[in-house]
Amino acid sequence: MPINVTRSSMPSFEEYCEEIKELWDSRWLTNMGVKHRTLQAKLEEYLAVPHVTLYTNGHLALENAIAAMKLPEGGEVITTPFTFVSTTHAISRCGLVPVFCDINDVDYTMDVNKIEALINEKTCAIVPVHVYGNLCDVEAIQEIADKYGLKVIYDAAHAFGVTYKGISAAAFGDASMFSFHATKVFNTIEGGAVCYSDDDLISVLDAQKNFGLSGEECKYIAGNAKMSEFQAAMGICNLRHLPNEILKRKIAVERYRERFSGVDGIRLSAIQENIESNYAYFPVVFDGYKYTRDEVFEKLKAEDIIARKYFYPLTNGFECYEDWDSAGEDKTPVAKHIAYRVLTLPLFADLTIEDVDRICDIILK
Ligand code: T4K
Repeated sequence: MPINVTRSSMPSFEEYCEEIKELWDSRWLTNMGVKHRTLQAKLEEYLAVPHVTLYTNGHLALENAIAAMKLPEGGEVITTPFTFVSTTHAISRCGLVPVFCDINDVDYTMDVNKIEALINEKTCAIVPVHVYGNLCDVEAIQEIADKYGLKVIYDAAHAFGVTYKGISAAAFGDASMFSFHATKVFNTIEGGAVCYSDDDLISVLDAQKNFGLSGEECKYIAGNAKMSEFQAAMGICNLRHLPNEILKRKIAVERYRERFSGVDGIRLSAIQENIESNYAYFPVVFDGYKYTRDEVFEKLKAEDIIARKYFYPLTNGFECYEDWDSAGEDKTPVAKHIAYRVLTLPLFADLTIEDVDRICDIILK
């Protein structure tokens, strides 16, 4: 069996069967049934946020969150190119223009010192990404947003369960989107959520994910983004095991850090102050190491260890964005530098310390 960059966490077969048993009796399979409502309530409690709206995937959650902000058509949205392409697509597919801000080279989140220079009269929002589960400088971003009257929608796809000074990552900005994809710390097979505190957003988001319908009325031109009962049931089961999942990841990360500490040419993401991490990803930057990132990737692959180059290329380097004014990897030099040198190593709850040691041995020896 190859060791992939991640491996889905699942409850036992019996636990999942028990959870979905009543769906056979009720024949209620989707459209906000009992499992959907149960998971929503459990997540509002776990994430300590007033409102959670569930979606069939994280991408549609982000699109719907941005759409709900009623931003002006053609408005500019400051975002990061160091992310999964979903972030940039979500902005563009809402009829908005992504404007790419560079990242810092400490935790790879948006460089807050470079945001203001990108703001003009068309700027209407900021979509930062808590990349790898590293939280953005949420205080500085909110200060800028307040100064210029901008909305803040966090792509928190990687940050489920992360807290800053004890406050949930779900609580920052106007809304935060989490991904519950199979590859995430917490999964509902496919799935996602938008978290927010503005009561007025509840009916907008609920309608938008259900064709714009609200009872017999149709207020919005919208698609279908509802989470099914089977997805919600998987979430209910996985949530029971989450603390153990995060603990096991932490143990693997601590071993990686111990093995790589002080090695010339190997840089690790900074441990963030006041942050309780979820250990979502383990990025390593090969900068002046005896092997390049691509050589390390190939050496691991030869041993059936499939690391990933998250996030290479940058989204501002993709062909579909080449005609946009702010496109081009050279405009975000720090992000480009990291994207060409970073490798995310395997990290998941079932990864053994022996596996971690084997991966480190291959890289170090
Ligand atoms: N924003 C950000 C910052 C994101 O990272 C993402 C998703 C989104 C938004 C959008 O959220 P979603 O709409 O996806 O909920 C994967 C995931 O598909 C994607 O969810 C994730 N980010 C992205 C970073 O990674 P791929 O193309 O790398 O996935 P794939 O199929 O190559 O899988 C990676 C590894 O995971 C495999 O080698 C093995 C393991 N795996 C995969 C699947 C599908 C499993 O263990 N079980 C599985 O079911 O995109």
